[in-house]
Amino acid sequence: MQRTLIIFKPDTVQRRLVGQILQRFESKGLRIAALKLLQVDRPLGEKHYAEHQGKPFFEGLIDFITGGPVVVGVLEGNEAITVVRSMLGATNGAAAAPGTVRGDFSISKQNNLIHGSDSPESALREIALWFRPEEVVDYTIDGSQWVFG
Ligand code: YYY
Ligand code: MG
Repeated sequence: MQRTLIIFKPDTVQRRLVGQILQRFESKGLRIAALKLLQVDRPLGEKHYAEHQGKPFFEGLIDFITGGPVVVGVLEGNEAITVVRSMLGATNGAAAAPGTVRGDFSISKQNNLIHGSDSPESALREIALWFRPEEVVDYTIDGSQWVFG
């Protein structure tokens, strides 16, 4: 089992798409290990996107991610990191394949709805950045053997 961090960015909350997109992840078989809504401040946004500091889109990205509340969560399942990334689709919504979250709901490079960790190292770093250890909950869902095999 692997854990990954997801962020329903401010565009998802404002467009009231949180439930619809979360349902895709649950239907796929991913388990919610943590979930909360919060207003992001600039220091947290800058830490989360530290790898992009100095790039031309960085300031706009921080304006965007702090522009309204986000819903942040941890999802768990077989190969959760790759599974979520492939469900999100390409970064630019205008180029993302139909059937993916960004392909179905976004037509923008910046306003692309959901963040997903891109590697095991990023997932560990991001989960620790957004959640206290006790906020990530261990439990089993009855019947998981029918999902995971
Ligand atoms: O991991 P992913 O979200 O698919 O893309 P990144 O290359 O890590 O960029 C993070 C974030 O920055 C992206 O989701 C939108 C925004 N962004 C942008 O506004 N303009 C770009 N040219 C590249 C990325
Ligand atoms: Mg990224």
